Amino acid sequence: MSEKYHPLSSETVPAYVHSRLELRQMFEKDEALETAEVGDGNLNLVFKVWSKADPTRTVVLKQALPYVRLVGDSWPLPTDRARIEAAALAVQARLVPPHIPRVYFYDPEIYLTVMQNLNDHIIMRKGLIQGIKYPRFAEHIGLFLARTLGRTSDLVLDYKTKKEQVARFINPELCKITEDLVFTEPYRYAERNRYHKEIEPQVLALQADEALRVEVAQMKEKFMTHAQALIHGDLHTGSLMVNQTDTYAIDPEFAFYGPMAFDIGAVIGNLFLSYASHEVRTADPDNRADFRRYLTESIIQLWQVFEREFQTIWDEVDPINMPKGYQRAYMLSLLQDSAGMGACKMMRRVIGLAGVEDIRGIEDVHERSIAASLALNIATALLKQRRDFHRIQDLVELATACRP
Ligand code: SR1
Ligand code: MG
Repeated sequence: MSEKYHPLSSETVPAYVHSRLELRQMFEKDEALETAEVGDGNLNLVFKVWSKADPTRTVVLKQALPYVRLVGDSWPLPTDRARIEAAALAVQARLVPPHIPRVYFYDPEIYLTVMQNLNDHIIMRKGLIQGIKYPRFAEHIGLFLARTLGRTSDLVLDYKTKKEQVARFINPELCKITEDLVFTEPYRYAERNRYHKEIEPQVLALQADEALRVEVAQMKEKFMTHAQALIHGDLHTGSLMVNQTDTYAIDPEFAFYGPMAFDIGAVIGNLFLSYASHEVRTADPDNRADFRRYLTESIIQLWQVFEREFQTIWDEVDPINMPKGYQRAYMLSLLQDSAGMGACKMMRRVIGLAGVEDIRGIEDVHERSIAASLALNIATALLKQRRDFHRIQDLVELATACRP
């Protein structure tokens, strides 16, 4: 770690901001600044800074801590993830500029990125919990997925650049977190698992299900070995900031060269977690059905936009090397693996260490168990029956049939 590293605090942020020439156009020399630490993720410090005289002049500072914030300094974590995140944001911003926050600079001495404050947007998970629909999200994320995945893969990059990029984005410790928390611990006894007693019989049955564990192992192997594209690596609805017109993908500190399906599945799996949570969060049956329709239509639309955009990439690549039959097989395995990866992402959020507010934020234990149980049922079906999916509608139909 750099010798200059020191974590910032709300007290030290203003002096740091004033010391940076890159921010001279934003803030006047020594003007009064307000700061708040707003990090509610599992890993980092996040500060909002704004001019006291004009709050519209504002930035966000994100700084890596040398340990997992959720757990404390007993779990050290390399700060290099901040470099990976800044580099991934730069790649993504070239490919889908409207959907990536503007980065002002990255400070490698203290592992800190200064970026656009998305003040007019909220974390999508929080909006979904409130039952808010985001009509542009599916189109935007379908585009984001197609361009960031397709255009960082061997389909587009030349052989040498691709390998250089794989090396640049080697991210072993963050991958290990995913290997453990997404693909290992939920499916066996682990001290870090955190589920309520009420769903224990279902969790124990799932952990004893050899066929399911075989499927999970296949997903884990793909995650560990398939250096297909520069993936975001943590594309849950807490990594999306939205409003009625815009969608931003943030926080790619888990980025590395991995399987495309991991990102696609993360989005789909998190929409199904929301779907399961509204089993109890939305009491009125008509409102519930309406919101669920929004979620499932979003899943269908995002895949269709992804497919359409991906086709523009197929159309660019050498048709002799990429015959139509190969393209079809490639897209089919992406669809089926996205179902499998998404399922693992769902199960880890119900059983494992890091849960999601959609489910774990349901106060009544019995209601929480109903939502958690439905999420596990959907995930099990998606994982075990993914080879039956030939269209995105097949996946949605199976998941929605899991309702009690
Ligand atoms: C210990 S980190 C737990 C989780 O937080 C991140 O958002 C990733 O999803 C990771 O698995
Ligand atoms: Mg994050």
